[in-house]
Amino acid sequence: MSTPAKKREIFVTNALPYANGDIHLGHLVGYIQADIWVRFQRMRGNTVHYVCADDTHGTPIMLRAEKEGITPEQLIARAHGEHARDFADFGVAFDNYHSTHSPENQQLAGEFYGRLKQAGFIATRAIEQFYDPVRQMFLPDRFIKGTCPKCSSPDQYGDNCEVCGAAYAPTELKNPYSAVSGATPELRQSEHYFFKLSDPRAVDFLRQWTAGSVMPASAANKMQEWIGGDGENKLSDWDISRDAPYFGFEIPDAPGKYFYVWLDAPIGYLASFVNFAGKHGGIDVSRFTDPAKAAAEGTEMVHFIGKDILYFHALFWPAMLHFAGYRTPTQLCVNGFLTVDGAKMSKSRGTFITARSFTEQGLNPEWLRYYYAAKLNANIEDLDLSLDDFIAKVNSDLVGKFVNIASRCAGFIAKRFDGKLGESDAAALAPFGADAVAAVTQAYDNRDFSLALREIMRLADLANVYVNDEKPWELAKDPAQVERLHRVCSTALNQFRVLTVLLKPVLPALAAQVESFFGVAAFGWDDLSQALPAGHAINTYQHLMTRIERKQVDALLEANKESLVSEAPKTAETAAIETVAAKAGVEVAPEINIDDFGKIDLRVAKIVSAEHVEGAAKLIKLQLDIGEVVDGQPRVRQVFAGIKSAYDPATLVGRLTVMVANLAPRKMKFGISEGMVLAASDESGEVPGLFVLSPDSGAQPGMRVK
Ligand code: B3M
Ligand code: ZN
Repeated sequence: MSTPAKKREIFVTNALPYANGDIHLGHLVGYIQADIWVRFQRMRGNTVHYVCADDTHGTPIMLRAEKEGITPEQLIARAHGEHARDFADFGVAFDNYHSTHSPENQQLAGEFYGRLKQAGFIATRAIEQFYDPVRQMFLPDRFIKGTCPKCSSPDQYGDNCEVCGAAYAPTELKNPYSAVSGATPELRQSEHYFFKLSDPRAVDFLRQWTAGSVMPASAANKMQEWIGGDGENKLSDWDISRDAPYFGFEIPDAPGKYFYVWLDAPIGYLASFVNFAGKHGGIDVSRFTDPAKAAAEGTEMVHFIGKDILYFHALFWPAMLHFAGYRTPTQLCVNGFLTVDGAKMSKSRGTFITARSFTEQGLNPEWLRYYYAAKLNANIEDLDLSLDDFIAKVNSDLVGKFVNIASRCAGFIAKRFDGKLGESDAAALAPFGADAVAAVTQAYDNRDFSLALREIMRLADLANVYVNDEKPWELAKDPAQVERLHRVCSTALNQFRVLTVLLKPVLPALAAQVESFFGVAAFGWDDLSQALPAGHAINTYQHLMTRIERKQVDALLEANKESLVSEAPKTAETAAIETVAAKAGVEVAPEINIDDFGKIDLRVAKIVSAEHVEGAAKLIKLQLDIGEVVDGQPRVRQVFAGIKSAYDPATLVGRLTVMVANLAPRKMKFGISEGMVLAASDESGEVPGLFVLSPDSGAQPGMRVK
């Protein structure tokens, strides 16, 4: 049937998820898509090395760890375990799940940098950037907020306005503030390292490379637009360095400078592959990565990515690879975004559904794999998870049509024919032969899974028509029809078997159950060329799949609503900047004189540490520096502040506030409190929140407040 074509050897990757977030159903679109394709290629006898890793570097991960009071290493170790488990639950079977924070990646990143520098693609120049004087760090655009320069909406991010959609530089914001500390950022200069994408060699290379058929046509067109036509040069150099503090790899010859997370992230594909090869003998990575060898051997390198990261994979990454002496990708498979019931995933509606909640609520991951597959094709389209349609489709296709074939016929074979198959109807099997298989094969290969499943369901309909017409349950009542009964059930089970083989890339767990039902080795594409013969013994049929109930989906939404409440406390970022309108009707305390006031010693204090107090619902333990020195040693004050509901400790560290320095020490359940921090709150309770005071910038710890 199949021409003995040379077997393909493919290195396949999925985009690396960031280590500071849960895997959710939006992520899973791309992972399930790649996994199906990989399983299909393997079933055809092709060799695939399928790897992924956690993307572990960058400012958000560093700050997230700080907020949780753990090290970034601890944070990424935890995420690694959770992510690996989620992927396994959904049948996404990487050969290796590595980390970008690994020795292999550090070594490779250094090597890429060295080679690019050698080839003249690295430049340095000073740039001016916002700096948070309190937290003492340069701020990425996303950590700067302020008033939109176009429409004056408050609290917009540093790169674009969510209200009017305008894009701008953070320096254009009105009243900018740091989302980390609330401080007003200052412009500071710093030397940055750049990858010279504007070098004519890079522009020429990319113009050619993007013109090939490496990515969907619509993506290629967009890239061509970004690059510009002949004689044009629209590409700018790419800033690949970040200043300390930064969680990442220090640039080898530039102390205090770190590789920007996106520099080492795609290198992480190679690092994971190298790590995998190190654990399993017999894989020569260079056959997949060396340009000459790859060309000679015809090996492939295929990246599955989301449309939002096309720019990195279609411009920066191929240019890095090419000019560092590596082969470039053979294919970029680009998926769109997920919507749920036609809208963006939303935490308040509970449609921001985590992978974990899906399995914890007892939903079958293969339901989702099937639904996604039924909607996926090779175009860059958004995929809508319509919940009612999801329920209807899984119940009707998988339970109603597919599983039903076996459940209606298997029992007769067991009870009446000693568990052995008989002859099959050649005519009834004919539509399940080479032509249908070829159509499904091609659809899978082209990543048109939706077409593949339509074709498979057409065959399932034929099988159901066959069973409905032959009515084995009636044949079973007539002793004269025993032979016919045997033939009909054997035929239907052979039809079912073909359907299972064809569905196996999508439903690997279900297919494994069917393999043991038939008592056969793992199905491969070769199994499609021959039916199971008369005399083949099968095992007892066990129910294969249950129906989805709407109430399960409702419970899932509910579970994801709940997790919002517990996971998103009000942060200092928002609390610190909220301004409370002065209200009429405030009742002021009885009058005091200046001497009364003078008794209170208020001092500017620097929060040197802040931590949760175990067992305390409201308190944060602060260490405050007000410039005191005792016996030649700096002394810090311990203060328990009832501000836990409004602040994450990590965001308080480093900022200045005001404390009552001469308040009598107070013994509390958790220790002694040596003072009090000033914070505002609305006594009527109408405006929620607590607002710790801070002095204007320039104030120093210990200054008296009068
Ligand atoms: N960590 C995730 C994203 O932007 C990002 C992908 C890296 S792939 C090398 O979707
Ligand atoms: Zn705006």
